[in-house]
Amino acid sequence: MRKKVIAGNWKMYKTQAEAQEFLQGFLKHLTETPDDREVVLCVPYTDLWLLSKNLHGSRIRLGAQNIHWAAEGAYTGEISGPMLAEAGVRYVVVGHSERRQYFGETDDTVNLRLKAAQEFGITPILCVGETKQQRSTGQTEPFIFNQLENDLVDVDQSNLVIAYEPIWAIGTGDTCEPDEANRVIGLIREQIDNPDVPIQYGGSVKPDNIDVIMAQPEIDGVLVGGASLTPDSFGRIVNFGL
Ligand code: G2H
Repeated sequence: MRKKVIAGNWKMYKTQAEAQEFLQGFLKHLTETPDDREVVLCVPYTDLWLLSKNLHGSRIRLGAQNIHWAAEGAYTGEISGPMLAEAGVRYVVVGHSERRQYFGETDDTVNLRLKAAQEFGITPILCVGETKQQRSTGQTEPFIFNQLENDLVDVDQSNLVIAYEPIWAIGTGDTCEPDEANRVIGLIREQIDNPDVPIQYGGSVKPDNIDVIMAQPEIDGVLVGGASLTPDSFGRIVNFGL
């Protein structure tokens, strides 16, 4: 059975004080969360050690939002696998559309980052998804299949999560219809070698749509931006269906 992975992506939000306040409100929600759900928080680098120390004994898995492919070196502004692993990071988001769009990430760099994460024992969450224009011109499937083919060269599919994030649904409030997300995720599963890879949906996931999203048979979890920033909304999301 595929693992259910519910991940928050805080993006560039939350100072340490704000992260601490979030934790105080969020931990109580986890007492109801079924054991078979992996709960992940992908936080800014400056919050990693604070959470690492405060999550001890909690079931939350710590995540980061990027990783460089070298173990160390003259790469100003980057962060390495050993640095993340030392802080207790278990998951890392790779190839998020905001990285591809604003910071020049390409399929080649995404591929290098995926392999680096695995080398240092961190599970990468690979993000793929099409733009509005690609969708309206019938390019959704070929575009995503091409991303998968290039991003996954020599990547170990036994230590991988994929997130389908249609770019037009990110932070816009426009959620992809759950049955359409289910359809695309089913196609993604046909393209990869390992049928056990958890595949998430991401893009304007909220407390009021989580139950219908998670009721879809192909959807194994969610990657949540805005709605992971408040304890009650993310608490409701991790406790979907209850
Ligand atoms: C997509 C998502 C989190 P949001 O970027 O990865 O963000 O839930 O705010 O659309």
